Amino acid sequence: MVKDKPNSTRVYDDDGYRKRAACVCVKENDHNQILLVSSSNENSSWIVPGGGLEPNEEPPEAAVREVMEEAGVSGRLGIFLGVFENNERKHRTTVYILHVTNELSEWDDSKTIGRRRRWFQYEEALAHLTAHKPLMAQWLLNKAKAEAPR
Ligand code: O81
Ligand code: MG
Repeated sequence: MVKDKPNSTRVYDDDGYRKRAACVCVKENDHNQILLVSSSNENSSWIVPGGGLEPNEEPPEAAVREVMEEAGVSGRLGIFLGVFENNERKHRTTVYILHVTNELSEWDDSKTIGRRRRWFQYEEALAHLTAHKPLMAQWLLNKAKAEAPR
């Protein structure tokens, strides 16, 4: 199922959940540093970049595109972290790690809505997300779990 939104088309799964994709962006040489972007609704809050799939788009492709649009960075797609549900807002987000190798000084959202990006130490990123987007904090916790020695 698809539904129009200004400048984009929303895509839904069989349960009526909007399909999203996102990347936990880490520094190529220091996985303890996490890149967050400012919220479009609340400029002082920090979020993980991501957004809705477009028709005929697969999650990995959407995740990389959203990160370029919202954060102006690209790199090497890493492991799949999971599909995370937001039952209140009725969306499901497929999340990957992105090893960032390239940072543009200007990007789509910086120019159109003044979106900012900033590198944080893991614990600080976790604290920001826990405060404003607790479900996104789970994505970071899954990264730590995925990297933990067995
Ligand atoms: O555009 C979030 C938006 C917002 C989300 C959703 C995000 O207007 P939308 O529904 O597309 O906005 O709303 P919910 O209700 O679907 O979760 O969350 P909220 O709670 O703040 O209204 O805003 P943000 O996380 O920035 O506070 O994110 P974005 O505007 O920063 O991208 O949109 P999206 O990421 O799902 O979709 P697109 O494709 O990025
Ligand atoms: Mg978004």
